[in-house]
Amino acid sequence: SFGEKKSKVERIFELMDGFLKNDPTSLQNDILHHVEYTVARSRFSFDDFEAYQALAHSVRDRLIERWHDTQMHFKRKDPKRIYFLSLEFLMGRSLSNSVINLGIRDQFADALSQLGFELEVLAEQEGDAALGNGGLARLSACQMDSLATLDYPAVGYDYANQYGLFRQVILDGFQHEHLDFWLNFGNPWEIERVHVTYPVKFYGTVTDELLNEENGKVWVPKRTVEAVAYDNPIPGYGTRNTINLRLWAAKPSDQHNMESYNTGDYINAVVERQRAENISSILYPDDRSYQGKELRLKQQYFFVSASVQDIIRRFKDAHSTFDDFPEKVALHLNDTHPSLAIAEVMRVLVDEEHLGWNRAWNIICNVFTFTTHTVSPEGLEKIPVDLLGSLLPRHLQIIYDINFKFVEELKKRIGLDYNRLARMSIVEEGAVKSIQMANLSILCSHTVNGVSRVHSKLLTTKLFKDFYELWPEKFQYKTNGVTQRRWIVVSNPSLCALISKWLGTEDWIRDIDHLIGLREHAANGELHQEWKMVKKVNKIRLAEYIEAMSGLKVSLDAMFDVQTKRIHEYKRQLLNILGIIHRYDCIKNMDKNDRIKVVPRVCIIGGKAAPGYETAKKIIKLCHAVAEKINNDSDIGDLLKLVFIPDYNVSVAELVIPGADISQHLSTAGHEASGTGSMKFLMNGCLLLATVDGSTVEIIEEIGEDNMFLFGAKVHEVSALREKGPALKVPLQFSRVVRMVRDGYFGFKDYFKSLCDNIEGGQDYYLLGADFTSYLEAQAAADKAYVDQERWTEMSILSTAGSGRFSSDRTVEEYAQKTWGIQPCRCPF
Ligand code: CR6
Repeated sequence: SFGEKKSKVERIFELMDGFLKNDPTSLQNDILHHVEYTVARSRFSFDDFEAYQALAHSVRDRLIERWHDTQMHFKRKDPKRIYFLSLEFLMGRSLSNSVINLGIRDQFADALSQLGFELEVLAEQEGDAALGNGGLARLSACQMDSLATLDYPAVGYDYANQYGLFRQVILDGFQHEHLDFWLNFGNPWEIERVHVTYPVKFYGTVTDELLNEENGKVWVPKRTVEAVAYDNPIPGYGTRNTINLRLWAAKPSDQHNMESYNTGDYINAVVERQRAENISSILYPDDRSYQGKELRLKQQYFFVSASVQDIIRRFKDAHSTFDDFPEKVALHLNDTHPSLAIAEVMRVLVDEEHLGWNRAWNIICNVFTFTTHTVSPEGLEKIPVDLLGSLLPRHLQIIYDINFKFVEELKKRIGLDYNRLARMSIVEEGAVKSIQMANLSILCSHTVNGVSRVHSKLLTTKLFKDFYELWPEKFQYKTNGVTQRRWIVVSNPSLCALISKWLGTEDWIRDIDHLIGLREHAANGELHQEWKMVKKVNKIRLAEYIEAMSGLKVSLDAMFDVQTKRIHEYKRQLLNILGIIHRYDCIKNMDKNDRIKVVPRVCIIGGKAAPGYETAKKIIKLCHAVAEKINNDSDIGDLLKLVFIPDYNVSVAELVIPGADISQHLSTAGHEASGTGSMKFLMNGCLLLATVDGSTVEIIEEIGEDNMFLFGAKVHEVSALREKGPALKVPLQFSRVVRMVRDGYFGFKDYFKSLCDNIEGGQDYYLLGADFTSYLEAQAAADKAYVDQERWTEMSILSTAGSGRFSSDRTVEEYAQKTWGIQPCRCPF
């Protein structure tokens, strides 16, 4: 009885009665409770958005419960953890994914319908968390989902950028960038941890005190900002495990700029304080090139420093000697963006923990792992020495020291080959003396990964050949993957149900290998009927979206042909548009009898251009100009339509991908490290029209050439073609369509001139002209295949059936075993 003195735990159990309940009444109670007390609306009157907020909070409660249990379990078991450092995570929306992974989707849907709401409608109220640019960022999000699902003890770290990626608004066919105020209405998925904060320091000087290398040095920083943790629980599927994505927000620190206060410059001191928050306000919107910018460097160091402090604090809670560190900690550098972590860990171990250089270095070499997502030397990050030296003087010294010892060692191994030494040195002497972050990452990581087999080959034979020859054992590759939870279960519920029905199990959602079982039904007529039905449902959904957005009505009988990804010259959206112009031109010149044979197409293009990338912006405008012409040509009708889908992001992708019949992946061979969009389309039974580049090479192995439409020069042929320059023959059709653009057939003659100049007269670096004929042939083959709907459907089923290798579960499993050396740690409840 209550009168007796009970233990705190007993009392808590008595009060809380175990876990939150998921029966309809409990769920309804929870939702209404949150309407009334969290959202502060009357439970008798609330709209869809308020219902979404209350629902999100009810789901969040359940996430928190599991999150606590998981953290407690990890703490008790103390397994080796993987700390995934990434400057970008493209999480998208959380609601649908969370209820599915928690296994309470249907329960919530029922509970809501009794309250007069629909789960799908409420899910549309959520904004996207776009804390990243493109493939790399979405890959991090997929890998978090897989890490949670496979019970790995993982923590993701990043900074909490306030605006995320810009919102793309199209006006008169031109891209405009708007700030995405996604946090204006609050974010129920994050948990602010006011007590988890760390000071992050910048600028200042390194004193000459304690010059002894063993004891480290004293850095006297000038500025401090506070990093406050925002935790985002990431639930696994079919497990209680819920891991953490910890994002750091910059807040002014009390230690900040004390001088100004003391000198009485109160106003400036306050303004300065607010500047602190700028560090985590914005995301750099370019995914391929990095100029040395102070703010970006600050962002990198800010999240790295807070994360390293957090990791070391957690480690020290349970361990008394750093010798155990490599057994408990794997630190993953997702590209070079977080690679300052190397210098930061070194600094902490040497200067603050007084381990001495050699002991610290030994630890560094056993904890870091690195994945590069880059193909070309221009894409590699370089930080000007002046910039680094001013912002982080002690880190620059440490990097110099690392480099000095490395180069000395290198000389012993390779002799005085100065060219090679210069290439491998971390410090690049040049017009602007800089730090080559990739070299630092390779040197200090015990494993270096590429993201597909082709990419790995390029790394070891070209980009990092010198390093590979020195340490071949370091180099590995893990072909990227995407999560089937998000890309089938959440985004394509009809296909999900159909797959489970034909496989007789839902196990594929957790164990993708089951998917291959679809192959034996690939020719089954009954499945064909159902498969086509599912595609139709998704095409209707997409057609409705297109109409709502642009007013354009598209025919469901047409082949839906999609190319959605960031706009880049190497991804060759221009090739697609020129192909569309060619198709238009052909139809215009056909007589009635021939027109009957034309397979109608709806061409869909979508993607953002980096704000400073003029050529990419022109490609977007050209797409609109061509669309304007074609879509308003009544003579063409439904035979051809072209749509640009604005503001392509994760939630738009969830709608577009399931509705695609065919998707295009046109990168000039050797330029796409992997590509992950293709994998999402593949899972959704969409046929691929692609060059033999990036992970397509491995997709071919799984699906078979006969079930895809491949074209274009191969990786090994590209440089020979380029060398031909103006002598390279291009087909007449190519010259004809470029001429149409040049002559102003689509208007904006002067504006498009540079686009045309870029691809003619020996300037065609990305080989649009050289690949044009084989591109058109592949397109013709696709048209032909589409006419035979049974064969097409079979190819579609085989695409999904063969997509299992491209699940991020497989990728993460490989990383766990071959790179990080971690074991699953499953929460027992
Ligand atoms: N832009 C590659 O270009 C790859 C992803 C993820 C990219 C792309 O081919 O699939 O990474 N690279 O590995 C970078 O972001 C640097 C990308 O998304």
